[in-house]
Amino acid sequence: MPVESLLWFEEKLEYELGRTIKIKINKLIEQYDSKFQRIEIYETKPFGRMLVLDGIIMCTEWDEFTYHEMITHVPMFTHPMPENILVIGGGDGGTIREVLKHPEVKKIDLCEIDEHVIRLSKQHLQTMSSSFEDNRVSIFNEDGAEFIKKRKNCYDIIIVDSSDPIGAAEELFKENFYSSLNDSLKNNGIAVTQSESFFYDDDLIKDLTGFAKKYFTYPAYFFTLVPTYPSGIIGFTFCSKAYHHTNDLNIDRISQIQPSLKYYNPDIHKASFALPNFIKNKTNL
Ligand code: SPM
Repeated sequence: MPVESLLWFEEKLEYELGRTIKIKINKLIEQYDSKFQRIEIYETKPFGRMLVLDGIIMCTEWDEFTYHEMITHVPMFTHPMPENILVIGGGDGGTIREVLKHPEVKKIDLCEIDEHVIRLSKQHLQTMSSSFEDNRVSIFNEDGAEFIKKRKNCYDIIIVDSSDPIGAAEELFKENFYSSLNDSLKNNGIAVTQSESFFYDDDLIKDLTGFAKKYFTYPAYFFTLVPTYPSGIIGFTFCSKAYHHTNDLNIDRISQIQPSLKYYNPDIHKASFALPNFIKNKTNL
C-alpha cells in the first residue's frame, strides 16, 4: 500500500452507493474493539479530532456543534420547563454539554451502551466530553431500548443521540422503541431521535415519522447541516405530546444562553422544520 493512502481515512459505507468520503489524517490516536463496535479516534488534518464507530463518522471537532446544538436546543426550547432529561447514546458527551447550558435542568440520565466510547471520549475528545463529571449527570451503560422500558412517566425530554440503524443501535429505529419513548415521557414530554438524511434514508424517515404520528400529538421532522456526514445533512424525528414544534417555542429563555451558541437561534429553529417537497410528500408531514 502506498504510504500516501495511510494518511487518509475513508468512510466505507458509501461504497454501496458508489461514493466514498476521504479525510486526510495526521494520525490514528486510538483504536479499540469493544463488545459492540470498533471505536477509532483520529487527529485529522482539516477537522480536528474525529470519532468513528464501525467505520462511520460520528463527529469531528470542527462541525459537531451543528449537530449537538440542534438535537438538544430544539426540544429544550420547545418545552417550557425541561428539568429531567434522558440522553440515549451520546457517549462523546456533546449532547449533555448542550443540555447543561439550560439552567432549568435538574437531572440528566445518560444511557450509553458502550462504556468505552465514554472512556475514550473523556481521554481524547475533551471539547465534547467536559460535562461527564457534572453532579447532575448519572451514567448508565445499558441498552437504551431496555432502559426506558423500566422508567415510565419520568422525563420531560428524551434525546436519542444514536449511531446508524445497524448493529448496536438497530432497536432504536423500531416501532416498539417509539411506543416506549411515549411511556417513558411525562404527559407533556418531548423526544427527539437521530433520523438520518432525507437524501439517502427516505424510506426509514417515512417509518420513523409514521411511528411519531402514531404515538404523539405533534410529530415533525427537522434537519441540520453537518459537512462531514455523507450528504452534508442529518435530520431528527420530533415527537411531542403537548407542545407544537414552532408555535410553542419559548423565545424568552433564549437570551440566557445565546452567547454560547454557534448555530442555533430562533430563526434556525423554525427554518429547520421546512422540508423539500419530495420528503413532505413521502412522509405526509
Ligand atoms: N454525538 C454524535 C453522535 C452522532 N450520531 C449520529 C451519527 C450518524 C452518522 N450517520 C451518517 C450517515 C451515514 N448513514
